Amino acid sequence: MKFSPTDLTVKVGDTVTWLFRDRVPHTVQGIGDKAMGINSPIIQKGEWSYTFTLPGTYRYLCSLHPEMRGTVTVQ
Ligand SMILES: [Cu+2]
Repeated sequence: MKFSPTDLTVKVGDTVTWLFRDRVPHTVQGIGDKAMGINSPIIQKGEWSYTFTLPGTYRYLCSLHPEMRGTVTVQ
């Protein structure tokens, strides 16, 4: 019930893929205006990708389990 790694650093233009391999479904949902585009469907098994085109620190959580949080830092 956590994102691993919790914190990730990538470069502008990189695509991040989240892999869903749990017994329960999860989502990836951005926190705040800057992270609005980060908004996956509910997924139990599969993957979801997002391409970061602007530098900054993006926080996200799982909307089903809000204690599941992570950040992507885009340089
Ligand atoms: Cu979850």
